[in-house]
Amino acid sequence: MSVITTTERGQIALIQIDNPPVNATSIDVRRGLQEAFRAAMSNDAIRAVVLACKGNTFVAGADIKEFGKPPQDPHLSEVINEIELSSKPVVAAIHGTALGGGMELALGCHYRVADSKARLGLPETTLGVIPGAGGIARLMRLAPPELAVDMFATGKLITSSEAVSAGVVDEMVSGEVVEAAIALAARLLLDNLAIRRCRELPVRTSEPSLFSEMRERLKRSHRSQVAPQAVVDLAQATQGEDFDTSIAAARVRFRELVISEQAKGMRNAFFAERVATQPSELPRVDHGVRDAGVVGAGTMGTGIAMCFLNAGIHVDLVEQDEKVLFASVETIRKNYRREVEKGRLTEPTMNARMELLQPTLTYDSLSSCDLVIEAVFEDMQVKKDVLARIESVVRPDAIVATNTSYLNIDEIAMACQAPERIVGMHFFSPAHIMRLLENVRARHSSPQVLGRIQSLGKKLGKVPVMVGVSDGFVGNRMLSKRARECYFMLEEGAMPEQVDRVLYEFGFPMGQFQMNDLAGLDVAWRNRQSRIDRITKRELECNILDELIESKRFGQKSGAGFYRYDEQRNRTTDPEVTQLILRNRDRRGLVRREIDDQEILERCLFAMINEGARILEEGVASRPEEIDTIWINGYGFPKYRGGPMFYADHIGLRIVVERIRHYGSQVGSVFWTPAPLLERLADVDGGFYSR
Ligand code: 3H9
Repeated sequence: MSVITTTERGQIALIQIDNPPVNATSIDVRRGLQEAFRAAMSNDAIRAVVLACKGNTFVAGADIKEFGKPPQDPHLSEVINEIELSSKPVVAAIHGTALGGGMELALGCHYRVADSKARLGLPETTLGVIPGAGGIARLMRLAPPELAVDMFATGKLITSSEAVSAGVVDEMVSGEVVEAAIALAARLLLDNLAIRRCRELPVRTSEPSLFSEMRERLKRSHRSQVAPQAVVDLAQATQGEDFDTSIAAARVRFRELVISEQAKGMRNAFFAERVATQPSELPRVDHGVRDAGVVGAGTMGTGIAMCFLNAGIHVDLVEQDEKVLFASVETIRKNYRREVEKGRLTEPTMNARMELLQPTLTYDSLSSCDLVIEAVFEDMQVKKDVLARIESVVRPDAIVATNTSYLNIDEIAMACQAPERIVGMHFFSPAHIMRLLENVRARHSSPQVLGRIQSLGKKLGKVPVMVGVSDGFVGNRMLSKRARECYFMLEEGAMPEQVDRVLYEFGFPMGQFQMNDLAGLDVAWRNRQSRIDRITKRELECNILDELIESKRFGQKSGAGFYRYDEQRNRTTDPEVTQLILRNRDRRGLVRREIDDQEILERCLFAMINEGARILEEGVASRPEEIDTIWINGYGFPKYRGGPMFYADHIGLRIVVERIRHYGSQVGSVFWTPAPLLERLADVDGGFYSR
């Protein structure tokens, strides 16, 4: 079936793209569009054209699957140029999203009509590239430069009404956008209105500071990323260039960037997220959760309750302690109030959300819930007791979830009446902000229930990844191996500042010790205590954390942890910690050595990758995409490096194995033995993604 169809509506040709799922401009679309427009131009009975899309959306961009492959003619840029230069008026009818190449296509049309729910944007930089089909040159002529530069650089989308205000869209309608575009085309003919081509407009000038300020902003918000800076350079250059020069420059830059390592990493992150959040083995079902119960109104329970409220789901928040319950409701109210003050939420929306919240001291109201999640104290017996109480009141078809971050959910489930409905939903703190959600399948969880919690995760606006039962699941399990190496390196000669700097320079938002300080050293310490009878002698002796806790250094919240913090939580190096580490080494007779940055980076990353390989082999994660999605969305792994497993493939698994063996000879094979899967893949020059 053809991806392009033309229907004659009197003197107007309606050209429609039908290339599911998102009408990307793959080669068939580009060729088909060129042919259809040429046919319309040479048909004397046709006097105007409407360009629209079938399906859920207007064109959502170039076909990302074609990126990095040999280019095929015609280039999208040429197709758009031809459309813009056509002698008959062309109106774009936009619904859904007009993104990237899709927005560029719309900008090449002479007029634009958009559905009121449509959104437009140039998110190319989120894929490590820049708008390569004329978007920069055209938008810099059509829209206020401040908006245009913001859209190019950050990938921010705008609504139809914002697009109308900015002069990017000519007309906004509610529904029937194709008919509205046809009506506009008819009016253009009737009134003999002129064709408007972006290329014929002068570039809109701006303060030169617009570009320098954006570059500075991007250094913080998009640290180390090439594409956002490149797009600002190109946007600024349009102000001194003619249209064709700008178009050619963008094409050249796009070609350079699309094969860059950053773009490959970004593309992997994009596709990995789609694979990871919709695992093919699970049924695609509706979550069916209209009423949720949350048991435990501490920090996690409060955040989880907010996730449901934000998604418009009624919440019964159960807590045994009245004061805690009251404080939780106040926290939720305060959080929303702050959002209202910042203009991110309207007062009526806040009120509507608060009305969905039902705080209670008893379990009775849980009887109407479709799903109940417990977020009580992290203790096996406490969890078992709470789940038993929940099961005694909920409907037989209700899902029962635990928010445990470490405990064995199989063991919890075995103590329950109906293990098939028991699952884990591991939210990350602060739960209402963090995007990652590790959904956990226990041994007896039913596929239907698992499908429902995946769908629920999406409804909550999360990135839900399904993982198996394991100590720390996927994310924390890998993190614990990295953390262990970081602590070992403190003993061997590194200082927290050096370790953190190396991780930061790699692209993490913060280093291991800064992260520990943020989460609370008492949390890390309690976690250590809970495992103390299972850890090795070396780990037991590595007691810097114990000494920090003894000195009442609990991290940011106490003003001191690995670093010192002022009232605004600004961080400085603390000589007391340096001394504490040096004394610890002396007392234990450890010999200090210089540890270079490369060793720090390798030990951090390879410890994670090796554990990732074990996780894959055990089936705790089914695919490398799941691990990478977890690390990008929950632990700040730089997206432009594609995730730890993708990064390992990039380095080459033979090298990873060789370095792991090297650290085995240095630190001990107990900690550093290549995972069997890693070894097997390295032996055949394979990769995690090409297993
Ligand atoms: C660009 O345009 C460069 C230009 O300047 C031209 C230069 C020459 N290509 O996200 P979903 C697939 S750069 C190919 O789950 P949603 C996706 O993999 C591009 N495939 O749905 C998935 O497949 P599957 C600029 C694509 O409703 C399916 O569509 N554009 C593309 O949650 C559904 O996707 C962008 O950056 C694509 N461009 O969200 C937009 N897009 O079912 C990227 C999607 O097999 N796309 N797929 O897993 C998006 O942001 C979201 O997909 C969108 C829909 C908002 C459109």
